[in-house]
Amino acid sequence: MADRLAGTFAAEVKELTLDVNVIEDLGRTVYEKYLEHKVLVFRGQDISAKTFAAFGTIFGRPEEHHLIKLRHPEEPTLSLLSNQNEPGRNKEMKTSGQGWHSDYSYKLVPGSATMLHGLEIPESGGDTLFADAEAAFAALPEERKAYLRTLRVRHQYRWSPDREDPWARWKYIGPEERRQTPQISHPLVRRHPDTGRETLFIQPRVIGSVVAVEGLPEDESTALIEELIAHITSEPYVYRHRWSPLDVVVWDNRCVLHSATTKDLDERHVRRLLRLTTHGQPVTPSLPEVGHSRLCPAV
Ligand SMILES: O=C(O)CCC(=O)C(=O)O
Ligand SMILES: [Fe+2]
Repeated sequence: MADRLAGTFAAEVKELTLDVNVIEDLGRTVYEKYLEHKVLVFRGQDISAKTFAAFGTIFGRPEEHHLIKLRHPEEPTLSLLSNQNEPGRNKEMKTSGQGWHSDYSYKLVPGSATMLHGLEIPESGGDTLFADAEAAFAALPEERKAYLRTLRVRHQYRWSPDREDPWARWKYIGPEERRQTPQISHPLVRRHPDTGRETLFIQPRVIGSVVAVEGLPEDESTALIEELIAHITSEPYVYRHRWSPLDVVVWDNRCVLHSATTKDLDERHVRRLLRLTTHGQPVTPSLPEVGHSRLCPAV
């Protein structure tokens, strides 16, 4: 039923049209395949926005996007990703998702599943990259794993170490949205709530929403973040999805990083996708004594 697409993860599910019956009858099976492969690809899905929204319920409770401007007019749990000048949007929104990240890692309860449905896809460019953070952790020496399990990492939506434009990500959110995104501390090594497997929960400081590893001098924290990201995003753990129109791709943010490659995509090459995310669970640390996710004092 599912063909492996990369070395450690990602699979294509063949001969399945995501209609209402399949969603009802095979939802559990699809969810199990998703836990096994972490990224699932379904090609040629000529389905309505409503059916895509229904598909999302297989993976949890759909979450409305906090950026209201991104929301779909009829299906509030869907948003539209586009590299075009859509009415009422800022130009930063055209390249959102650029750089390695796990969705909503800057929230107290980060994201669970994210899925995209390709509506308009350019001839070339605009691929999405995925990295298996779970397999990358599993491959580390035992001693290194033991040390990493003791650490915590601070995340924040506004974080940007770009001195030229340190508030880049805040420019297009409103005062209420800003109040809702304080600094959050998560364990660096988390346990998957369904499979119990351990994974690294980290992303880059540049573009990504990581501020620092707690308790380390800044240079050591930066070096550790860079080392871990280089490892997770190295060739053995990466899958590159080349989009075709009507592809549906779903991934598990609890163990996978992803990155859009839309930054250099020329606007004449239209890229539009529908998106849905589901509510996550509080982050469970690998070692209970490291503690769960918490809110940091205001900075
Ligand atoms: O546009 C893409 O390829 C991915 C965007 C992204 O990061 C997301 O939808 O969470
Ligand atoms: Fe994302």
